[in-house]
Amino acid sequence: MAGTRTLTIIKPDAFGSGKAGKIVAHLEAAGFRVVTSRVLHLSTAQAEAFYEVHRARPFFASLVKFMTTGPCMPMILERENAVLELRTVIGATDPAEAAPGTVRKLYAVSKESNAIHASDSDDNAQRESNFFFAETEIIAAR
Ligand code: FUP
Repeated sequence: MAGTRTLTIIKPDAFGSGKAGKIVAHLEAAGFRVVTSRVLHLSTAQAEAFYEVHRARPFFASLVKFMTTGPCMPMILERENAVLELRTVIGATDPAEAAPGTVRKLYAVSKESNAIHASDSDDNAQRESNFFFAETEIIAAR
């Protein structure tokens, strides 16, 4: 991935309330290109596997339940310094603490229903991209 790609998910709160279009437009205006995208309704097992790293955390069960409440929209995004730039664009985990103009400040409901996920490292961007997309989709041509 060499730092130019990252994985995002428009979460069930934002997707279900019709904010996906606005969020994609926001990301494109911030310089990201959508490499590939899909819409799916995660099963409990899939949500648990995606958030495996948080299994021991007190919010794990509630987070998994929230992520299975409706369809979500994972996407691979491309731009220079993709992981760090997207983390800046989405803002802090809790919308109450997110900077003005960030996706979470604009569209998130709460710390749990926080509209969007973004990979936090190049390694996790790779792992999370492989979780949702086949190699044939990841090698999308311009
Ligand atoms: P982030 O990287 O900003 O998405 O945040 P984390 O990796 O720390 O947490 C992953 C997800 O767990 C968050 F998007 C929302 C959820 N979470 C909670 O529901 N409660 C918490 O106290 C912390 C995180």
